[in-house]
Amino acid sequence: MNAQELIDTARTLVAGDKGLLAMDESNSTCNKRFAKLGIPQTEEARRAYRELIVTTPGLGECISGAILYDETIRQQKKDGTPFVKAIIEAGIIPGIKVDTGAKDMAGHPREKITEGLDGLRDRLKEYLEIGARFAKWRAVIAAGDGLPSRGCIEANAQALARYAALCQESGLVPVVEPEVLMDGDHTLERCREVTEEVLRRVFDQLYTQRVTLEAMILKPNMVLPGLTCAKQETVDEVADATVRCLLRVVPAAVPGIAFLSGGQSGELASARLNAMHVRSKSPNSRLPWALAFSFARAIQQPALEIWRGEESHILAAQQALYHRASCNRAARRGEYNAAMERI
Ligand code: 5MM
Repeated sequence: MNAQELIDTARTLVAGDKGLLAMDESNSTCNKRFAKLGIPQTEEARRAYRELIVTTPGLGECISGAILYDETIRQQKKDGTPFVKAIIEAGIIPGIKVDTGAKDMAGHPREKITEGLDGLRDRLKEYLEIGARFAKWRAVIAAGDGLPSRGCIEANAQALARYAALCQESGLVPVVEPEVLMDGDHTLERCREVTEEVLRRVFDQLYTQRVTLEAMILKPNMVLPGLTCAKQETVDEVADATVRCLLRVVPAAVPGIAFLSGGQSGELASARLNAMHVRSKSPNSRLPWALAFSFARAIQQPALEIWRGEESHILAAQQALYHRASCNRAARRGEYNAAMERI
């Protein structure tokens, strides 16, 4: 694949008012979410749930790309149709999570380093053959209580950049996801400070590793107060802090930024994304990149809670999934409002 094809794919992923659906929970994460709802933690239950998602009527109206997990990209619908084929037929670009998880970092208590670089070139080749056109790697950074350390930021930034370079060499668009976690009582200002520092280091490494910025997507956290921080800023304050932070550090060559939801409720994630777009319509706005979404929980959670492993709940769960996806589509146009939640 040539560079122009990669650039075109990256632009398509963030074009118009669509966004990405992260459905790349590893088996352990998926099983934990199933266990909470009493759903069997089996390969068949995970397959059935992913079939529910990819066959949701109209999903391609709101979703440009779906991020899959290794198990899912090899699975089929009950009728034998490969998920990848079903996704493409729905007008959605298939993607794949390629990191092998965030592991305890040696010498850095309470911090994680994301692994998966060994053998990555061969795995990317196989995923491309299966049909993936983009990939995703997530680094996890804890904020507050003396964290993060310089060592953790630098090691994760370098791994993200080496992954991104390998993706582009292999013909896949890298989605670069450095996540500053919401866990803790840190303030919004602390999250902004850490997010800015992390993104600076990530773009420094992307430059060092010769990654083509035009052919990648950034998947960052929004700038938010910690979950247990006493002061929780308003939707507009979060939107302003997030956009201000990104303007300082994300080069204009990057075609798009697709936020993770990170544990926000679906409604709040939509409202905050919407507020960024309402502001971007003002005459003084100067956003150089598309602002999209790449949510997992903020799109899937209500559907999962309705489904609970019951075949008779599939239609209602699909309606809930479509609803959240369309709320985020509306947010990308700056047209989301709370009344949409009462429909
Ligand atoms: C932060 O997690 C990513 C986005 O999900 P949310 O919108 O729910 O925050 C998500 O793509 C994540 O990377 C995958 O679900 C894989 O997670 P695990 O922990 O299973 O590797």
